[in-house]
Parts: sequence; C-alpha cells; structure tokens
Amino acid sequence: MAVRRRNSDTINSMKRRNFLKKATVSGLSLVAVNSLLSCETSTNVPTAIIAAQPIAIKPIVIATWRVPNATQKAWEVLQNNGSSLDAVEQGCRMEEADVANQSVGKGGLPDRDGNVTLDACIMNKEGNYGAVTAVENITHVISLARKVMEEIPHVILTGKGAEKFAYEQGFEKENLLTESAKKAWEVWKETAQYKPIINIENHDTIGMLAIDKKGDIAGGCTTSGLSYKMAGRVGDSAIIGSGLFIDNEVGGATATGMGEEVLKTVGSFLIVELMRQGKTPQEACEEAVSRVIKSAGDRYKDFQVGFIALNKAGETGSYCIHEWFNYQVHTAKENKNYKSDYYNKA
Ligand code: SD4
Repeated sequence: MAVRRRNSDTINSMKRRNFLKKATVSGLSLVAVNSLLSCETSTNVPTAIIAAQPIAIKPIVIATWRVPNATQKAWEVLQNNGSSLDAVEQGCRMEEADVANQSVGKGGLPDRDGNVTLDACIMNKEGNYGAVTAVENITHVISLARKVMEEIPHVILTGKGAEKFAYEQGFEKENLLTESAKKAWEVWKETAQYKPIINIENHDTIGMLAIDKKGDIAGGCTTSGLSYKMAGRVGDSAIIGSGLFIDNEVGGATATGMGEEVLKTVGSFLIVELMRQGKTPQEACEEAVSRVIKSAGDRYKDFQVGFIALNKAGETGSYCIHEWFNYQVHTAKENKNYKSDYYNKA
C-alpha cells in the first residue's frame, strides 16, 4: 500500500513537472509569437532571445466568461492608443448595458426583495483603486467606481451614498429591473429557496484585465452579484484583492463565482503575489483555487470559483473548481474564447 502510494505520488509529481515544463515552454513561445505581433517590438531581435525575455505583448485584453463584445470594445480603445484603464472601463460598460446579461448592470437579477444592486471596482497602473457596492438605479457602476478613484479622497462608496455621488457626477437614474429579470424573480419567489447553482445562475460577472501599448496594466470588475442574495450583501467583485488586484510591476488577476469564498482567501491578491514570486499566471490561478478548496473542505462541490490572470509579459492563466468556466482573450491575432482548465474532474 505504502509502495503504491509512493508510486502514485511519484507519477503525480512527474506529471506535474511535465505539465509545468510544457506550460513554461508554451508560455515562452507565446511570448515569442506575440512579441512578433507587437507594434513596438523590434523584429530584428532573434526569436530565442525574445522568448527568454519578459517582453510585453502589447496590447492584450482578457475577461471572464464569453464576452466578445466587451473585449472587442476594449481592444478598439487600445488600438486607438487608449490607456488600459480606459479600455477596461469601456469594455465593462458593454456588459453593463447588455440587458441579456443577467449578472451585470442593467438586466441583472435582483436581490430577494426584488432590487437590483450592483458592485464594481477598478484599479489603475499606479495601484489606485475605486469601488462602489450595493448601488441601485445606476447602470454604469464601473464608471462610478472610476469617479470614486479619481474624484474623491475615499476608495469605496456604498448604497445610497454611492447613488447620491453618481447623480452629482451627472449619472442618469435608470430602472435596472427588466421585465425578464422581474419574471425570473417572481418564479424564484414561489419557492424562495436559495442554493447557488454552479455556472448557471452565477455566470457572466465581468472581470477584465488589459495591457496597453505602453505596457501598463489596469483592471475592472462589475456585477449584480449573486442573484436573490440578501439585501445588503456585498460579494468579492468590488473588493480590492479579492475580486480584482493589479500591480503594474507584476500583473493582475480577477475572479468570478462564489464571492464569499473568494473574499475569505483574497484570491486575486494572492495570485499577483504568487506571480511576483515567479509563478506563471496559470500556476498562480491553480494555487488560488486550491486555497479556496482547502478553506471550503467538502463544500467546494456546491459552488464555482474561477480566476483569470495576466502577467506583465502578457502571459495568461485561468483555473476554476468546476468545468465550464470560460474566458475571452483579445490579442492582435484574434478575439477568442477559451475553456478554462478545472479542478473537479471526478
Ligand atoms: C459575487 N463574484 O457577487 C460575484 C458573482 C459572480 O459570476 O462572479 N458571478 O459573489
């Protein structure tokens, strides 16, 4: 038995070493390929040297879930020499305005009392942060979070105070509860049972990371939170280090899924710190998911958490607990959706 266990440990560690080797090689070759696509990289530098250097792939956009319109919008901003901050704001706004997306902005599913309340945050290359939580009647909370970051001495505004600030800043009052979200809530009320459903009710919070042509990174995250949450509940999406973290020396990370679990493990900050210590974005996302699982014990079977990460070399990573989390990447080559690797293969 002991021998068997040792053998399987050895095999697992070999598998992991091989995986890491592959990941590193493909990561490096990605750098090489993309650096050739970059507008600002000299094509005279031999590929081998490019591959060995942390050369920025500029620009690049990555976002949680299947959000091609959002990444396309962000990409256009970057192509027009816009900043990564403008890109993530504009990209996130696309999902906030899309009433078909029932987890973000207008059209988001309401809380138990039938009120749509939104959370959002944004971080820039200087490490500045702005956030709003539990905001009603304002569609573009990502822009409101940016106003918090840029216009006032505080970093988080919540509820009525955030809404008041929005009107002062010229934001329009809107009814965020669409007919279809209202109907869904009315159906939910018939049983009023709350159990998070993996990848069904909770998908489409958008977390977006972008590197602009100057090589600077920024990120944004916006959501209506868990549907049918308790009034006043705030998740991870607007909270620095949990739903989003950016460090322009290292890279960025953002999260989706069960916010309570991400908050407890401060997942996005953890990923950035692991990348600072030399882990690839992929390795860092895997470690963050394993912390969530460790903290949750058997409960991990009942909820989803997914992370994406981007380092300053333009390498991406993603990992989640259960199958079917996906993410969108826009580079000079394409605007493509990828299925994330996941932990629970049982
Ligand atoms: C929250 N993390 O409020 C958000 C929900 C989410 O995809 O990401 N849904 O907990």
